[in-house]
Amino acid sequence: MPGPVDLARPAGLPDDLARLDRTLIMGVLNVTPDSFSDGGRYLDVAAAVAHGVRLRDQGADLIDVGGESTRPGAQRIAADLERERVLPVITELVDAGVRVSIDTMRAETAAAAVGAGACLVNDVSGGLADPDMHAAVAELGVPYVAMHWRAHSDRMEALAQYDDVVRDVVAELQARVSSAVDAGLPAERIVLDPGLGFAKDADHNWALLHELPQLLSLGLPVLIGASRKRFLGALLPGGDGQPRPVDQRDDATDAVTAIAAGLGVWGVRVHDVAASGDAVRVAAAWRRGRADG
Ligand code: PMM
Repeated sequence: MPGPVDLARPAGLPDDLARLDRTLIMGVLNVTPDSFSDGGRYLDVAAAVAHGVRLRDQGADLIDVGGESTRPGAQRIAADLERERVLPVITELVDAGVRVSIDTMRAETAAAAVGAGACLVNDVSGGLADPDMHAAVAELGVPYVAMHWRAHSDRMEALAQYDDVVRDVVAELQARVSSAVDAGLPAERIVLDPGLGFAKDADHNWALLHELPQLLSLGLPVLIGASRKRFLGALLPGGDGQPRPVDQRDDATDAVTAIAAGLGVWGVRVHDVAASGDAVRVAAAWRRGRADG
């Protein structure tokens, strides 16, 4: 089995992130009023920056800043509002020496964020939401996360229909890679993400996690975003039979982190970075068969 140094990673990362000998921890920072887990907490720039620095200090390698909620049912916001939310936060985090990625579906926001110092573009739509995205990222020279996505959040639940979810998601992601490559974005800079919870029901998510080796076998780096998502709450109902609430899903998230890191994913996108950091280090030692790298 390959060691963690053999994890596939995208070209174009800053050296410190390219050198990591384990799965990368991406900490979630949503500057939104309505994201399902941290919505409303970090709309204020100072609070957002303080949280980003805290996540970095707890072990996040990269802080993923987003200004537009993608929770099921969410409506779109205006592009200028998205930029007003994220740019001051990115600028201050970069000034504080924090590595930042931008979570956006818009080429213009991606370009402005990279201009402010972000080092990776995380596009939950894989380029489907904005026809200019792939060419823009090609120009920007940074790595690009192409997540599996079918429609905006107000329509995605009706599109959770697959013949074979793993085969369909792999084929749709490969189509996004072809589109990116056609626009001049080299495949070496692309990270694939199965998009857990996006146009997927719980069994779709579990099937994709079960078949993660198939996604990894495509040879591109993989990012997994399971953190605190609804399918984890539904798996672990409380005594009242209700899904486990969002703030009690971190242990389950950490279990997914350990499995995904053990299988060799490049990165995990999580809210609770400290515990996922432990899980990643356990997985790295397990992959190596010894404690030290
Ligand atoms: N999930 C959310 C937002 N952005 N980006 C990637 N690449 N993968 C994900 O699974 C993903 C994402 C939604 O979760 P949040 O509201 O906690 O940010």
